[in-house]
Amino acid sequence: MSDVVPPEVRPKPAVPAKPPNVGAPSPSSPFPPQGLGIGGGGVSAPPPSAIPVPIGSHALSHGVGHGGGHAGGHPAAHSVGHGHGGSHSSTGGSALLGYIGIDTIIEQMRKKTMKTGFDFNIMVVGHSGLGKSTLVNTLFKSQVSRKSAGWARDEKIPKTVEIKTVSHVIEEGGVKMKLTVVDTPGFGDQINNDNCWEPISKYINEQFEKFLKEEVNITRKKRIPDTRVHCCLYFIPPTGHCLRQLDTEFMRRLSHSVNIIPVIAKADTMTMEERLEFKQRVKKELETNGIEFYPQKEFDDDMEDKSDNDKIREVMPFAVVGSDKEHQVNSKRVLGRKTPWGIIEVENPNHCEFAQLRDFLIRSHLQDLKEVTHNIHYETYRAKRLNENGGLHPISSNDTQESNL
Ligand SMILES: Nc1nc2c(ncn2[C@@H]2O[C@H](COP(=O)(O)OP(=O)(O)OP(=O)(O)O)[C@@H](O)[C@H]2O)c(=O)[nH]1
Ligand SMILES: [Mg+2]
Repeated sequence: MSDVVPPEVRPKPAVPAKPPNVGAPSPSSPFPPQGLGIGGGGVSAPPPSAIPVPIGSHALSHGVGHGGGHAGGHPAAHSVGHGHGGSHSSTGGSALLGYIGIDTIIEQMRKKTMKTGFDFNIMVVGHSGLGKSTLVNTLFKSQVSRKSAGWARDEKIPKTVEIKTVSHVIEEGGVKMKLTVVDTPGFGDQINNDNCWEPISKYINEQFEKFLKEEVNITRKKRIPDTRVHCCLYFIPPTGHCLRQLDTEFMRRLSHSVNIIPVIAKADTMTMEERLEFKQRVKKELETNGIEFYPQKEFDDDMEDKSDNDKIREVMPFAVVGSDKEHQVNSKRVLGRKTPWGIIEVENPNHCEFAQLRDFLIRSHLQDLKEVTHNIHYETYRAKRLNENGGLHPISSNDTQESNL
């Protein structure tokens, strides 16, 4: 009952290797219990006449058995018996058998996600003074939550000296999301900047380690708290020239353990032409240096995915402007930077690409960022750890609780 991986971190649905009515239940099966629709788990039941007859007696017994006891519950654990509908309908069975209820899966998943909610964790990284902390505030004060991110109005944002997390639970349409932004101290100020990526790399790996310890624990939590970094906004200084060696080195190293999303910081310091030219230059240099940024070409699922992601890759790196100050523009309060020449509105797509970045992170790619983190970056970490350790020993529950604090 307790070992179901939450839906948002489960590996991408795979076609079952063998017919679903043979063998043991697969913990990673994407198929929720068909019985929910019949057994009264809150999803509308098909008309009685539609219940399949020969197989239906089997399907019904599962349906009744699981529907009550596991309402809203454990899609993965019950995939065996419920696979009948799928395997038979593929041979034209659905026409023969009538309504099976596969189309209720989406509704079941929606209900489940609404109940459990989910975590999404973003990290900001880059040279000191590039506006990372300001952008964290901008994100929370913008349409994401319209909440203050911690500093009093008009108070100057202090220099960040240690890794700090800011979280808000945001609720929309009944769905809860805990958005956490990890603010990191800027680097590049020291005379010797060797290995300055280490604290950040360490933080990312520590979150993987926490998750891994929870996973290998004998008595696992029903839902493993996910503090893993799902994406890292890497702030590129708006120099207009080449990338600095420290930036390429930093991104190259981090790109193996986290989804890197490069952004051009303080884009208001460049003209539109300069921005465009700089974007092209940055992209070329990332390619020359073999730095993979998100969305990585090799993980495009299909042609449609590729075409959508190509459009995103074309506009990347997003040129952003941050501000947590509100101003009056045409009788509306907007977040912006006031200059003698006018107000730069951070959420206005004609002024900068902050809104595009926000929509990309939250509206279109949130789930994919989580899946790539789980299936690629975490998996790499996990395999390496298990190999070097000859298999992790189960951790006692006391240790685990400590590791999740
Ligand atoms: N022109 C411009 N200035 C900005 C922008 N974002 C932030 N700033 C200013 O840049 C200065 C540094 O901002 P922070 O947000 O503290 O920068 P940081 O990257 O967190 O700095 P560290 O914590 O030292 O790494 C502040 O004076 C901000 O007002 C921006 O988009 N454009
Ligand atoms: Mg800061």
